[in-house]
Amino acid sequence: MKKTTKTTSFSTEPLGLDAIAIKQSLANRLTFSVGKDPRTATDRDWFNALSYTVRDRLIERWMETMRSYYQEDSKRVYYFSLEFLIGRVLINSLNNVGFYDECVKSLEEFGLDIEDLRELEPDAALGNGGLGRLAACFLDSMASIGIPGYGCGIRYEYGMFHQRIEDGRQVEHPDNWLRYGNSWEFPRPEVLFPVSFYGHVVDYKDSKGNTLHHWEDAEEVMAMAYDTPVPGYRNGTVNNMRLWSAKASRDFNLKYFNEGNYIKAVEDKNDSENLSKVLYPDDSTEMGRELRLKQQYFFVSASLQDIIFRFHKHHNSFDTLPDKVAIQLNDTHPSIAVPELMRLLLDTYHLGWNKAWSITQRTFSYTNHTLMPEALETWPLSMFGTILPRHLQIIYEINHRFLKDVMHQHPGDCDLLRRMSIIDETGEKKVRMAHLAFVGSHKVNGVARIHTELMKTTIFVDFHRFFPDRIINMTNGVTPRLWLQQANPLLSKVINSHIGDKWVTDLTQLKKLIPLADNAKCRKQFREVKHANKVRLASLIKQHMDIEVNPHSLFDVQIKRIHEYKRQLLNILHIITRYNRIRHNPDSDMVPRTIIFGGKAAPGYALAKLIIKLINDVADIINNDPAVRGLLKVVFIPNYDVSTALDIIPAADLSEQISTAGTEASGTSNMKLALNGALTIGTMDGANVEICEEVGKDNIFIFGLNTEEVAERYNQGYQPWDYYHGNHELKAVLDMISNGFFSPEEPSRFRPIMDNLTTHGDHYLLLADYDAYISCQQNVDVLYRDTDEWSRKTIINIANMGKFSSDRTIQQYASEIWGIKTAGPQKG
Ligand code: NBG
Repeated sequence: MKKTTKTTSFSTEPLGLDAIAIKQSLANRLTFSVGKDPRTATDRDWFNALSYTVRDRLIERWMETMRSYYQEDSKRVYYFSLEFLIGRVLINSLNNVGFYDECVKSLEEFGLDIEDLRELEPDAALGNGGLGRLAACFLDSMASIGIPGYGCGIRYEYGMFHQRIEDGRQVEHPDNWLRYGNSWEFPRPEVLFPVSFYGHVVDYKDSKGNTLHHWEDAEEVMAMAYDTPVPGYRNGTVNNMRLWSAKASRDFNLKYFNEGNYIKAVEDKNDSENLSKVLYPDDSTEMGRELRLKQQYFFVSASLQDIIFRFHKHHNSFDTLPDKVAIQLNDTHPSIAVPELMRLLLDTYHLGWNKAWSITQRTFSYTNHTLMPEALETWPLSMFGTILPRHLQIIYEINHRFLKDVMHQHPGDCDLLRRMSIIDETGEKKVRMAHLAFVGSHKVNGVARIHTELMKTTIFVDFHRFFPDRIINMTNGVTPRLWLQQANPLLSKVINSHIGDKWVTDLTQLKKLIPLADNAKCRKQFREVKHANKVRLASLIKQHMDIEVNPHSLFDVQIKRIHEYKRQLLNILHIITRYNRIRHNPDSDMVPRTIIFGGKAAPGYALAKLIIKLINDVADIINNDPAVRGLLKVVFIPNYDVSTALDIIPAADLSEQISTAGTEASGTSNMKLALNGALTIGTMDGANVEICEEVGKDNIFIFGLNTEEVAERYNQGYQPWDYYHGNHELKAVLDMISNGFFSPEEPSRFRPIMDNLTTHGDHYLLLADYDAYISCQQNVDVLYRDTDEWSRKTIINIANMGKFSSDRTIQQYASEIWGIKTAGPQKG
């Protein structure tokens, strides 16, 4: 959403020295880099001049940081991730470097408002959702703590698609985020590595009779680096995110040029450059697509060559690689790095297998982000072997040696070997990337305590028995700089007025707010902030969607990818139940609610797209029914992304975290919302469990089946029809959906949803949790009427969110996985 009135405050104070210097840089940058004169400059020209000005301030610190890592020969962490969901960079950089106020003042001198300029920056949306945003929060925390952390990924030309809602349906539009250039990145045409695909392996003997393997006749693509500085919070550290872009290999094209086949050469050039063209917009299903595997290998291969190049500047033996380099695999997407490092050590540097394997295992660690079977990556053997023939050989060898160890410990257990094998031999043979990542890493972590425990008892049960110390927990966190300080300047100001601003780098400081919960004046302050944020969101909704929402109503928010397991549908069942109660009891004085959704569906996920259509159809009926009397509004905010999240989260009263227990690995919007004073309604799933523990069960709305009960329900033979017939309100709601109450022009439109919830078995147990959810929502209403009690709980929630800072998470990774000592949480 565009256009805000967030933080601008014009002052009449004279410019300080910094502001004068910035004003001068702005003018210079406008003239010499943008090539414009203040009289003709557009807002975009000014945005560019401003971002260059800020970038200039980062560069010296960046070089200094890199110099110091080099001089100290520090251990470096490489965070390998196919996704970095960064969002906008300008305000974050200004804030972290500490120039925000000076910049605002200097811009005013030119008659410019920083809020207008910031809206011109497109989100860098190089990720799908939680996993990619976590990577971005981790980069911020590593820089803010002073850890030598590098982000390694792909510079997609097209990021996450833009979602438009047309006739209530999601329509995807390409995200051409680089159209106006990207002033934050530095192209490094000299940092170029070849990456090979296809071809075949030839074995030959060296003079000592050892067998050597040669990968021949491969096609080459060049990987070119683009660097983006990652500033820490006011600590002088600026780290690097290095993203790779595919460029056609000159050699490869030359062949065709020489044959006079100019067109073929240019076609091939486009083919290879397609590698880094677009982000896969699906975060939950295994895609098995050739281009995706090539993307994975592309950035992994380039990053490893780069890492070894840097390592060799200081070291000539690989023995110390694990002491100087830690590589974190963000999910299985980069796990091809395991056989790739082995290949380099064996074939290029001629180390023996055992030594190479020990180095590899001690260098890598792997984060698992999901237990959902359909999201666990596997690659058909035939495709894998065609694209990466040498890697497949190495994987066979890793598997052979690994299974031999298993067999020695569990002789005769063939079924165990089949289950643990890196190669899935049931049906079409496949490489199981999670098994590869597990075997090739010294530590494997889950992202919330319950998720980690479930890893040990479900997908990795055999592995956990075999490697009992390998699985550890690293509960996720979010960066307080973006998700509180920048997202919510009004709340930050109130917090600062009471406890100072040390919480920005040590979120546990928020505990000091606890006594404020019992102070009526403070409660009023927090309430006023929330109200102002709601007024602001209401005006954005009016401006962009032409829907009036009442800022005095309870803002009930569910923002996340649209997925069956996240149960947006359960939320809809509640909405329709509420609608029916309002219609059937004209005298009832329910708490007015505005129910807000935001989220994208994977373009190929038909049911998720139908859920979006249902939300919008339900909204259309409810929002236009006079019988509702202003007691209910439903809003689907289009194109949920980092920038939209920053608008919505500070305005939320209620945070919907209602996944089926055992399905959401952690969740991170739960943390962002609670940190901004929303109360959570949720199941005992993912990080909700730990949020409940931190804020206390009296300050959160927990409902529904827990993981054991979910398992029991499945085992007993769950019968959704029993719930349908057993609850007349639920039956009425489902009948309305399936009979076309919300789609009179096409009554059968939502039949697939009805079928899913009944005939097809209601896999995510919505009907089983319906009753508990509805009555929990009633408790929400009761509490909301008690304004003081609600505010009290709001403050208690904020005060107890200290654990969920990504600074804490990163400290834990550093000490328990990477073997890096840090100074502990920064105290201001
Ligand atoms: C997601 C989980 C979330 C979790 C994030 C970050 C994937 C594969 N997993 O629950 O669904 O919060 O990862 O860990 O995107």
